[in-house]
Amino acid sequence: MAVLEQLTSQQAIDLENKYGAHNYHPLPVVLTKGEGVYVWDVEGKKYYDFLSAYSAVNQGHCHPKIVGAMVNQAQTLSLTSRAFYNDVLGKYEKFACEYFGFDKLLPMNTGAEAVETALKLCRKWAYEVKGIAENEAEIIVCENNFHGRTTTIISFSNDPVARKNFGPYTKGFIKIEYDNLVALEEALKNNSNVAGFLVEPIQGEAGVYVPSEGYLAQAKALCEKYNVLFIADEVQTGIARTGKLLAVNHENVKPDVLILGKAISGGVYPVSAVLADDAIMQVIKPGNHGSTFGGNPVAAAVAIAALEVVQDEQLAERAETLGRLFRIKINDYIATSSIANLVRGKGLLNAIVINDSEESDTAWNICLALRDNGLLAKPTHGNIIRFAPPLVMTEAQLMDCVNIIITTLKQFEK
Ligand code: IF1
Repeated sequence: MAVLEQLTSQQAIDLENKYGAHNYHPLPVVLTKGEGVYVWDVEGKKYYDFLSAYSAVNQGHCHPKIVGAMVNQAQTLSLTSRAFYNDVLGKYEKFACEYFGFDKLLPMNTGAEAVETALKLCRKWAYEVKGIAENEAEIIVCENNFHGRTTTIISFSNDPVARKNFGPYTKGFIKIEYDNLVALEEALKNNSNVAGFLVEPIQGEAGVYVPSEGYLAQAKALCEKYNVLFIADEVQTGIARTGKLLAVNHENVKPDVLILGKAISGGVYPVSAVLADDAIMQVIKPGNHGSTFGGNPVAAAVAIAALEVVQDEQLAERAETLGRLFRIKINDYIATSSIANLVRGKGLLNAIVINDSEESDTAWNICLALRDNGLLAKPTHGNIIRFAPPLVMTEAQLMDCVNIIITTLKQFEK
């Protein structure tokens, strides 16, 4: 077979199975094209995308303004490394700093790299500003977190599948219950070695777990009280997904360190960033940190365009309105359903909890049926289905999708 010959779905799946490492278990659908809220498989079937590449494609697939910025910059200058300056990075840094309200930005590529960057920044700040003794700094994290897959990050995961047999693990992390302020204060008081608190404003992988109202604001206040950095991982919740530019904006919290990824590029290119004010970011000196691709001109041009689209198309407002509608419609259905237990979320980051055990394959089978009915979503934790469409969706499209979801759930009513 010629390398570029059009494959059938089965051929594409077989190739990945034979030549790709088996580090995923994808839903069996092979996509070849995307536009806005839609994707198409190799047989030409059209679907609504209700995953948005885990909230990377908030601006919709192949947004012409973002793709245009990428193509244009790729044809002009793609990579210099940071050994030299380029004429796009500074513009992007200024634009993003003003956009999010911080003094400085450190550019990286993937979400996990940005989390690593934030952890390094936090530790260095702890030694050089807070005055913690060398190698004694500790960072508080939450149970059931998901922050990526590097060795350090999985060191404080409690998902055995992500963690087991990848040790020895990085030390210096304290794990507490999520959404528990008493546990946070317990961990903070009488321990002057605490440097930071790393938290997801909504726990995505844990099953779209929204903390109690006031949790983030009070956690931030506790961090201030104990001179500890509040580090928000907004890789998944950021950039309009939850109905505000950032999920912390729901509680008017400004993190000390902000971690962004995914949708900062609209999903066309790996771009991530860490933002902080000078008092923190100044601890990073030449040679302390970096990456070949971080801050490259294509990434910078793409990120400017992707952030402009969020504003131009009022994606936060749209996520807020459509999210409310989604939960109202699904809740109406749940009132009479024995297969769906509840819907939860914020903006267009939502999950439906299926009435079956975590070990059951009911949610997986529902996702297969959704696929057959023209909508793509993925289960998390066996009995939870995440629903996170691109934010460029119209109300009419959302209602069409609500219909598909309800019709599909009806096929599974006991
Ligand atoms: C995979 C989950 C989502 C993230 C937060 C950092 C990162 C992520 C809050 C790392 C990444 C992704 C990675 C993806 C699956 C996905 C995921 F189900 F695993 F939890 F989105 F919900 N912080 N999340 O959610 O960013 O290095 O991947 O760019 O397959 O691992 P990354």
